[in-house]
Amino acid sequence: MPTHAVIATWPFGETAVRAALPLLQKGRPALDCAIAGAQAVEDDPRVNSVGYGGLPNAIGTVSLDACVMDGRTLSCGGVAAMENVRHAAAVARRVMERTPHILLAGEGARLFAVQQGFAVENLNTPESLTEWEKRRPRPKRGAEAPGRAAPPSGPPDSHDTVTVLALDHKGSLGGVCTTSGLAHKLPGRVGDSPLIGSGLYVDDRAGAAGATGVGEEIIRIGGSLLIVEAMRAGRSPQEACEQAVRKVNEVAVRRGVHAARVAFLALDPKGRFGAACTTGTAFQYAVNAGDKVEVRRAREIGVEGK
Ligand code: SD4
Repeated sequence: MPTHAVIATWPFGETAVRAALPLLQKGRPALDCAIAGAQAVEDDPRVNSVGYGGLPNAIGTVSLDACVMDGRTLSCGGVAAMENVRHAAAVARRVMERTPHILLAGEGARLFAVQQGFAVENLNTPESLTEWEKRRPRPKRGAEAPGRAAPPSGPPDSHDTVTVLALDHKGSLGGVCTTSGLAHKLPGRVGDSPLIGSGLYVDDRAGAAGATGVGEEIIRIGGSLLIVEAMRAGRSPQEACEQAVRKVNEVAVRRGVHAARVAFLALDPKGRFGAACTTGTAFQYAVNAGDKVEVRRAREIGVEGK
């Protein structure tokens, strides 16, 4: 049985796993290690969907969503639609530790971060603005009104949220989910990533799960809590992730739409992990194999009968 494990979304999750692993090896608690891993990605301007250099919303502002959860006590905290502070996961942790609340949003989240000593800065980079301009949706004749349109999901090669799940040598789990969310989202839009139970859920007595992809579809099924409860009921992390993707597919059929790009990751207290995604998501994740770090491809689950 592994003494510790860390798993993170997308190939850039490798940065997170490499930052978290030495800390886990030193015996640090899972949540500390997961946050350190997520922060390494938040700081990387090459990753244009998390923290500094994240892709802006429809009006060119970077607006961050994040949450953290400690599997020992179910303590958790989050920030939603927060501007100008790059370390959204660390702010989420302060919400958990220093307020009686779980989620702070918008200006309130930013003010709290400033009070807590976080630096205020412009999170746009010249590269993120150029990319934002290139991908900006152009109005089409006869298109649906903007308020009714499907959420923007970006091209299949755009990488998104970093979700990091860690297991420490004491058998405790910790998790983080942090993102700038979907590019070109409406100002004020909040995705799954800061919502406990949707973008992340962690319970030492069952397992940890996290999500990436079109947040609206993850929220609709309560994705991460669904996976953790499936593990509690005896499913393996892989089975539990596949079950959640099947639910996303079923709901898409009921709604008469194509299943959106959605992917899930899970880790259990024994160090077993799993990952699955909807067809066309091409989801990859990074995971430690002992002291090495591997990037693997998740299983794609299509709509039944197709
Ligand atoms: C959101 N789930 O804001 C995030 C974005 C993401 O792949 O992960 N996209 O909906």
